[in-house]
Amino acid sequence: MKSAAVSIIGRPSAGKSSLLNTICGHKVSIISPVPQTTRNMIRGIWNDPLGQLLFLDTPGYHDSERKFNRQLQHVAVRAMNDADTILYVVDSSRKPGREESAILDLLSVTSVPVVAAVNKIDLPYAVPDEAATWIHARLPAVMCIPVSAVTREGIQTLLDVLIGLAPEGEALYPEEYYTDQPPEFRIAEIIREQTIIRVSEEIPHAVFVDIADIETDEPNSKLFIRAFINVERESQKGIVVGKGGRGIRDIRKASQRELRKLFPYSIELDLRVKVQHKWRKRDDLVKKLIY
Ligand SMILES: Nc1nc2c(ncn2[C@@H]2O[C@H](COP(=O)(O)OP(=O)(O)OP(=O)(O)O)[C@@H](O)[C@H]2O)c(=O)[nH]1
Ligand SMILES: [Mg+2]
Repeated sequence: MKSAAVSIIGRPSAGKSSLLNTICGHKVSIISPVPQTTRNMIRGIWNDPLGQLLFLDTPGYHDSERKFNRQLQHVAVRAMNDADTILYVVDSSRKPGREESAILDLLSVTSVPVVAAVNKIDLPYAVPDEAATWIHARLPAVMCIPVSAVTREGIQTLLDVLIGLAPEGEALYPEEYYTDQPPEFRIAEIIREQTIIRVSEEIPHAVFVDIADIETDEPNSKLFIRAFINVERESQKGIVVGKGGRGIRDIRKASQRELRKLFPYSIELDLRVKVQHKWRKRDDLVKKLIY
């Protein structure tokens, strides 16, 4: 039996969470086109007759001095140090920039084995060979595996390599598990996902969701959820609520639909918007929300 913790590292929007969901076969980690979607260390579990891999999804690594970004970086670095293997995810449809070289700096000094997933090869303008060339310029020994989190191309090869590198050990979780996140966290994340894909500019980064109350009505299999979408300014609140409440109504309906796929309940969501003035500058909230 093999068992390993695999930390998924890469710049914002490289497709780390998409890859994790494809591997686990469920929505474990939320996804959006907005960079810095993931804010926490999210565990997803892959079970196979050969063993178990525990994947740690992380916030996109982004060099910045701001309190909020520094906390995100800290989560990624912690996951790297906890890993048996690092899965470095690269977007092969974009040129490597300053962000990529900051990650390569980190990877070139770690003693943890690194495997690179060269992602998004389904895109017509992807250049996986070029990506492998610049990875090898800094990390000559790293194996580069071309994959697509969307079409699943290359995913089995990647898993074969990762399980091959895993040490002998006992499974950490029962084999029916695919994540260990508490339901309350998953609900808040789905609402955040459905909010950030419907707003633009700075708003996605200013959103956090808190769950005020969850109740079940067992015989009817109904889940009543009361939640708040928090933003930083009154003007952002107006945008989330939308004209005649249309924005918040769409978010509520879409969240209910997504939650229905994850939980064996019909969902009734009571959703409101609240302003938490400049919460990203508040130590207590940043530490509570990003870990
Ligand atoms: N075409 C294509 N798009 C992809 C692929 N993987 C991810 N994407 C898209 O890339 C965007 C970012 O995906 P995420 O999985 O949220 O990326 P991430 O690396 O987790 O991003 P952060 O959490 O912000 O660091 C989304 O719009 C995805 O649909 C892929 O293999 N092919
Ligand atoms: Mg992510």
